[in-house]
Amino acid sequence: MPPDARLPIPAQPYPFDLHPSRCALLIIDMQRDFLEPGGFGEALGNDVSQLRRTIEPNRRLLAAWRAAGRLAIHTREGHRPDLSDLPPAKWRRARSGSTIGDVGPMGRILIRGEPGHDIIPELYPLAHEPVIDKPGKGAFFATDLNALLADHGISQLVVTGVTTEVCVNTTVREANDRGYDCLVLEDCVGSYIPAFQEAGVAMIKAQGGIFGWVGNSADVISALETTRASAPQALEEGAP
Ligand code: C5J
Repeated sequence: MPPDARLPIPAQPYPFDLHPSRCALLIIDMQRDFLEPGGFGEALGNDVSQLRRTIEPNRRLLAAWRAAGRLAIHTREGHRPDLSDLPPAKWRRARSGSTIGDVGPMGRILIRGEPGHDIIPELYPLAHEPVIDKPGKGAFFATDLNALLADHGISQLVVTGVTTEVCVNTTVREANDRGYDCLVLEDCVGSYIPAFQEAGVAMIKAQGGIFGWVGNSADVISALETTRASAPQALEEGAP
């Protein structure tokens, strides 16, 4: 693929020009506690199927992204075991029976190193893929994501993950303010609450794309496939 290749992707409010050499895939918080039956999300009464429908499109997208030899970055929301990076305000407002740091069905809730904090096996990062551990909702707050993207010459992000109205929207807004162009893939982002899914996606593309573009994974995958002939060899998928 020539370094200046451009792939036009159907999107709203208008097509997105994807530049593979300066675009990263950013997969937000596809963590066991949010997505798996028996995890913290379900224990709070949420319908995890609303998030689980994003697993298969994300899996296909990640496989195509890796096969094209492009940079994929994963994030996880969570805190240090001693909770020193958990603002009291976040702790107080997270209370609903159990809260961050309490023992939940998959270990201490949203604590780094606990089983529920880790990424689901279907999307497990490869050894060389950066994993950003973030204490906030946005992936730029209190992390080295911006420096990492600058190091790789990245100016565009394809954004997927959960949840649409919380960590995905917060990250896209942070990215927008830092000058990144974001393409959010509607079938690869999910909310427990259907009305929030709809509103969360609508807000991104409103007013001429006030925070970015909205597209779908099939279009990105087929565009990447046109570049496969000259791409580096596909990498093996990782496993936890
Ligand atoms: C939430 C997230 N919803 N990853 N986290 O608390 O969106």
